[in-house]
Amino acid sequence: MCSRALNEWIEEVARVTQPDRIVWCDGSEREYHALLEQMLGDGTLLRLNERKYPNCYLHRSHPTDVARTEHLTFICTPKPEDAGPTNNWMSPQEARERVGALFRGCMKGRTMYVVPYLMGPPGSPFSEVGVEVTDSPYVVANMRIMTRMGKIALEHLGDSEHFVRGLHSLGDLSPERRYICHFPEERAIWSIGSGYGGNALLGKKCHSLRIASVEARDEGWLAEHMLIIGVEDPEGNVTYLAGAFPSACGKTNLAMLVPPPALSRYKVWTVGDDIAWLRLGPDGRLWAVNPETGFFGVAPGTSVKTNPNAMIALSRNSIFTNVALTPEGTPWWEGMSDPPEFAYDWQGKPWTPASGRPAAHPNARYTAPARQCPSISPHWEDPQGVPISAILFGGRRARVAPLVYEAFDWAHGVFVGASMASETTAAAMGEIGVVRRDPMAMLPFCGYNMADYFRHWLWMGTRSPRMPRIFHVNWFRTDERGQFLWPGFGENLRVLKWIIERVNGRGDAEETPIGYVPTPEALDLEGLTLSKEAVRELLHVDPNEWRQEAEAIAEFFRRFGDRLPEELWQAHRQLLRRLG
Ligand code: GTP
Ligand code: SPV
Ligand code: MN
Repeated sequence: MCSRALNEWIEEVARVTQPDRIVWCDGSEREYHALLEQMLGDGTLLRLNERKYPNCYLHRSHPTDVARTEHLTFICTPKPEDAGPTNNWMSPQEARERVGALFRGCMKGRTMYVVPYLMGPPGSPFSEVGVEVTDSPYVVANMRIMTRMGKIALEHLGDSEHFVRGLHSLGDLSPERRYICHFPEERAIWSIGSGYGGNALLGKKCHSLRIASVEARDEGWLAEHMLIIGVEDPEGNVTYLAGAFPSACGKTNLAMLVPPPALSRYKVWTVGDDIAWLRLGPDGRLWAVNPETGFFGVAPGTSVKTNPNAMIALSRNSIFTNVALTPEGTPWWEGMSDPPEFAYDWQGKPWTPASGRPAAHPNARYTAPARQCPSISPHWEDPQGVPISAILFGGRRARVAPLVYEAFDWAHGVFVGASMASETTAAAMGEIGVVRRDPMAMLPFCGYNMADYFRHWLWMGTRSPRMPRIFHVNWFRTDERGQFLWPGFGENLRVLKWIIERVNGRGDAEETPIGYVPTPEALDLEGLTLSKEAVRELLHVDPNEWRQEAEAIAEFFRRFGDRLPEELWQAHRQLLRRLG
């Protein structure tokens, strides 16, 4: 059985794009392998060392198509105010003319794949069906890892017309003719000119965040750029946390954390590493599901030392994009191990450590099935999700933000999230390392006016007395020589331990102008060689720096004009008052 609305839409899309062939994807193993063979045949994929990386492949993307392109990403609502000052806006009519024209005949000579997918566990009230139409077999293969694809999605859809319509074409891959357009009112996505992750795997950022955030606003839930973990203490109690850090700022790594020796009786369970859908449960707690089934993770920096769980997850049945290739046919990237004497770089060019350029692209990624992660939670596919006790906001800040602090209450926590900032990374095209405001790590992913989004967050907090506590973390503070003060990775569990103590009414803290900061003794630093000065610096709140920060926050808030909720200005005034 197949939904009539779906059939009609596919016919309409085919009339416009004029593919040579239409393939309905069932998501089967057989179909996947046929696709892989085809891509191995035409050079889209290279097979990796079958013994060391079974069923793993390398894809080299077009050199100008290696990251999300936020400047080419649009929210298409009738009124520009509904997209808000932080989004690019295009009227639906202009999109239909300008972008629609690019789709005309764009699949001539190509195969059009119809990819039904389910975001969220089967049978879950959280779950949503989408259908992506694409002319990229690489996209299909990635969607099969990242989503529940094919038959199961069609079963979920039944004869309903309620599904997200995603139209994707590689077009000519030219950045001049690249657009990623979202039509929240029609639950539709048009993406053309890019084969890269977030631009092209439409179930991910386009559907599960930009479209879903609008649905969440209308229906009273949250669609967030968050990891989800369960932290099990030595007594066996599991506390679930969700964390929003901007792209390439440590979600995957925190999601797969391996405890350091001193805390070896703890265990961290991975529920999700990038996206969380959160709803109030009947018990008044906030429950979260991970809508995805795979990890589209940053490769550089991933190693047996920093993230052994990821290294195991990606060692089979995975797709690598823009990593380097060693002569023995294994993938390599900066930070994985000592550099090989010789490799082919991410563009296939001969490379040696003396080449003076990175071998892997800084935003090289692996696509790996979540179920292969040794730390995957036994509850990661629970239809009702997991109950969240704390929300972490975090960023990459060389200065200003201490290692961790706790918000005074929910509204203050929303202020902390709304005002957070982070240094830009290679996950999006553009300058790297400049501090920008990235509220709730959703700046590039909120499908509507962020002033309304903040209001929605504030409102969520009024609905239950059992909302999670809110914290801010920063693993990236540096010393005067530019070295990270905090060892990060597994050691981040020490910070989580304090957070969990706070949630349970324990854990010593000092009240500072920005929130509760742990006293140096309250952090479990056993077995860690960290100087007293480093700890003091990590936990230091400098009133002068924070007065400047408050000014930068005000400047950001003013962009929203009258639409910004008064509660945020109130929180801002209170911050200034506390700073003296
Ligand atoms: P997206 O997939 O883009 O949303 O990113 P993410 O938030 O999942 O980031 P990820 O965990 O992949 O980390 C990105 C980079 O930050 C990698 O190079 C990591 O090695 C590095 N990183 C992660 N955690 C830490 C940490 O605690 N300390 C330091 N210094 N680096 C870290
Ligand atoms: C990010 O950029 O936040 C990612 C990768 O997780 S992408 O799927 O490209 O959005
Ligand atoms: Mn992300």
